[in-house]
Amino acid sequence: MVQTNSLNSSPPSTGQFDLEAYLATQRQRVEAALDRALALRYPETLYEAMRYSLLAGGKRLRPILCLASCELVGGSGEMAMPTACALEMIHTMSLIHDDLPAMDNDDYRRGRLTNHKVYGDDVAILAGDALLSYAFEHVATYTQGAPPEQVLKVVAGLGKAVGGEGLVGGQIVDLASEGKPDVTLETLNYIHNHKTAALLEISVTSGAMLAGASDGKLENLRQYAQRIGLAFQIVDDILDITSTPETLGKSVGKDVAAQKVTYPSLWGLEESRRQAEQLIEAAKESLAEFGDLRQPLVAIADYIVARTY
Ligand code: GRG
Repeated sequence: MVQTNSLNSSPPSTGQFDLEAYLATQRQRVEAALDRALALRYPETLYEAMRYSLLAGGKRLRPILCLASCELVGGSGEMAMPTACALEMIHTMSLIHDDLPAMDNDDYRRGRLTNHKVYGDDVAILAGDALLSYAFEHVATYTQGAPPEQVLKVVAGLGKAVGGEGLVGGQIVDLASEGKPDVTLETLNYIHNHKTAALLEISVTSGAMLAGASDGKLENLRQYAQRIGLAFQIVDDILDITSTPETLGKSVGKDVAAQKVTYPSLWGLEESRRQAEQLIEAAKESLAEFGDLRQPLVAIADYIVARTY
């Protein structure tokens, strides 16, 4: 499979803000930091497997959101970078585990063979486990310039986003819903608010927490993140129907093949697009009080609904 989901895809520019240049710069910063964060060492097989998936490209949306929200409330990118890297480690762990035969059983991810196809199920499980625990170690050890109580708030938020109130909770309801044609919109929203939106929420709020944002600002950012989170998943469901493996870097049509209930299966494609666009408009309204500095987050919201991979 050809890897096409790289830096040179062209998201739309929003007004005077050059989103394409912004994303390219932020992705380069994140790629370099991830590479530094996880050097190859003994036991090599484990670290090779961790680096194989962590450094396989991807949009780097979660770390970029974290850096943007930290800068939005007056913090620095340096202060947020260990958390940004940790978010990508957690996200990558979830992709490795999601692709396993016991879960979604996928052969391709980010334009290459999935982790377990290359290293075996045993190593893939352990590589995910090691990425997950290292994410927390990395934040606690390397965050500089933020008071310890703010770092602690981020660590607690990350834990919540991963566990039963986050990724794991969403995944288990998703697995239990497989093959059931009567899954309701309420259950579908539960699944994706936990599987997808929870990590996007802490991606946005963690950067602002590190910079000491007020409760009011954190609440606005939380609302923004929840709205882009659900829109992101609706677009994901749409792309599973309308895109190709070459563009997405992973298998397509799996939801239809597995007769999974998705937003398009409940609403149809056109209504799903409309709902995603409405959520993005509402997300941008949540940023009203931030002034001009909100531009990156506004542009990223537009990108989420316009994205092609
Ligand atoms: C083992 C603690 C533990 C948790 C794992 C497997 C699992 C529980 C949860 C599944 C979470 C999951 C894979 C949700 C899907 C989220 C999603 C839409 C991923 C695609 O994200 P993109 O498009 O991917 O940002 P890239 O490759 O661009 O980073």
